[in-house]
Amino acid sequence: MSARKIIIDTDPGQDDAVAILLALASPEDIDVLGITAVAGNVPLPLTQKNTLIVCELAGKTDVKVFSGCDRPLGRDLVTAEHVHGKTGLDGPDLPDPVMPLQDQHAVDFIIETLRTHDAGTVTLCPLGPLTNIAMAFEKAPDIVEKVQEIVLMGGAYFEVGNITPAAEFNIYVDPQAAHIVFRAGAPITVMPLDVTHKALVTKFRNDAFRELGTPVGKAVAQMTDFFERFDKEKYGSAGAPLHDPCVTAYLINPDLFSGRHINVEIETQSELTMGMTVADWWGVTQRPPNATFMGDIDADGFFSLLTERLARL
Ligand SMILES: [Ca+2]
Repeated sequence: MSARKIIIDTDPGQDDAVAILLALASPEDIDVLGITAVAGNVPLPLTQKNTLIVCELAGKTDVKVFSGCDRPLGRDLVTAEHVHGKTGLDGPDLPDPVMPLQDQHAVDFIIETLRTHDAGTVTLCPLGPLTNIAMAFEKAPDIVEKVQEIVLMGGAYFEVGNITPAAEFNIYVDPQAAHIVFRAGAPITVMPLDVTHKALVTKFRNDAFRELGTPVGKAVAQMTDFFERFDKEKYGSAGAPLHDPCVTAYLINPDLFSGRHINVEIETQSELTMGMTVADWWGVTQRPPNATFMGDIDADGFFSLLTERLARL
């Protein structure tokens, strides 16, 4: 089987960084056509810079990186420095990037890439708010049917919310965009908090990154250490949930995950529950399924895969 062609849409974020590193370490499975930055965890100037930093850390300075939307479709930007630190990538001390951003806007790159590839051969991997993807679908509705699959991190059912009591961060930041994407008709696979809160960076797993003895292993250990502080205080959990790498791990080994093909709608009206993923896990409505909503992960298998692949960079 040839490597799967993907566009990563991202707001790094330490966990975004690990997701990108995993993809770039796995060329036999994943062909990264480009990486598009979006405002989310931190404002756009930082997410685009962090994307370049991560590509350089991986030694992949030929990756095309594009800058996208700097704010959600219909709301003010909400960021998460309280989780990710002031830079979005706090933890390791990494050099400022020298590789350039591409001139083309991220949304135009997404549109052009889907138009110039055969239908069903390009997968979109959103790791942040869905603004860039929704903008592309609004601007060029013809590309929706060309998407092979959208594999995204976002939402929750059993775990409910992490930025509000009802909503997960990525969906909450731009619920209008999420509504557009979930209604578009392209096949969607969702990695919600229900999965990612089981992908915990325990001390043993963090040590395994550090013991790789490489700049990448050390940086990932430092990033997940930083990230972990917040989650330990907040949730009392054994370690930080490694949200976004679940997306790129799924592309390499989908058998690590299990879930249900169900209907998922996005709350866009109520301030109280804004951005909630209303997931019909129990099949209590007649609404047609529009997403494969994951519920479980083989966490040991996931961390083995991750550590083994990061060792290559
Ligand atoms: Ca992210």
